[in-house]
Amino acid sequence: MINSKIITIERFLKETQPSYARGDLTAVLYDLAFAAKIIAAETRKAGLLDIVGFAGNVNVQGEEQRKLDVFSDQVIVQINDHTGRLCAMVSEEQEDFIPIPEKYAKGSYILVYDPLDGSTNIDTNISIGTIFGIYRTLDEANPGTLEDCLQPGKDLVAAGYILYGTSTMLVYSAGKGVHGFTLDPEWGEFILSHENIRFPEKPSYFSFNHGSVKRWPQGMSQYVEWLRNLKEPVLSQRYIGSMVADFHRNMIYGGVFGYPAEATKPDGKIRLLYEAAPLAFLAEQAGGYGSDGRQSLLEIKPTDIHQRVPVFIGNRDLVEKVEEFITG
Ligand code: AHM
Ligand code: MG
Repeated sequence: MINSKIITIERFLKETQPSYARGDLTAVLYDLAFAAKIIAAETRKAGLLDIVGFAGNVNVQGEEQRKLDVFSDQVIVQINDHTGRLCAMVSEEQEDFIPIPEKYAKGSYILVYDPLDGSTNIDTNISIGTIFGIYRTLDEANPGTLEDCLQPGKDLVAAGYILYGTSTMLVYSAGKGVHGFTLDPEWGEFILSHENIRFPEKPSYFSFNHGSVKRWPQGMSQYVEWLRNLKEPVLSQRYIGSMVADFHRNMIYGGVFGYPAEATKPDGKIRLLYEAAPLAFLAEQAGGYGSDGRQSLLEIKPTDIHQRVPVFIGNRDLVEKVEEFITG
């Protein structure tokens, strides 16, 4: 007998999505859940199959693409290009935005994503993630333009991530709280496990790459010193190097993740459109906040689909504090 309290992602979406979004937006989220299952199945085999290592291409960021990056990117494109729900996609792994092929109908939504974030961690069996954001076209008469893809995070209609960790989780928000689903590997279905996630009031962690301390901008070292000296609560330092995993842990236990600007990376490392903005949207939905150190990440309108931005994200008071130190 199936426990009636078991709520699948499909049922949850159907019952909780506002009526205007019960068609295509809900279906896009469900399509992403399907992509997540395929990517999760492949990442689980990473140590067994000959899929670990470089694919031999260099992506638009100048980084070598790992095979699983390419695989995950292709899965997401293939599941979403023909459904008639999207009018364009943007991927970290592709230089230009991805139009919907002529032979398929276009829909109203734009999907932006990083297919496999934290991919330097793949070869060492450490958690990685997929990040996504969904926008609505600016012009129903001419959907799928570059302008459609360059919207600020405050106009996101939904965002989320899939975390390939000790279990696979899909966490999303469509503007009514943040909800998490865990993939039951035997049933092959995402089951509601974390309804209405909120940052706890008392944080536990701060997460920065302290190897970069010498290259940090003014105010950063003082801010970290301030975090270290907090007495109530005392914070621990944790940094995985997979933003999805760092963000997820900090949202569950409370904390702040940051990737500041550096002398050699004046805009930091994280990409605004498909990494920072979706997580900032989730943070706000969970009672937290995301900033570039000066202003809300959700207010920044990208001028380039692959633009980078400094990121501070987590409990609101901790992120507002970094703004004081940086603008100081
Ligand atoms: P990627 O998109 O190439 O995987 O890079 C993004 C990742 C983030 O997940 C993580 O927070 C950061 O890069 C780690 O970078 P570093 O090793 O410089 O600390
Ligand atoms: Mg990435």
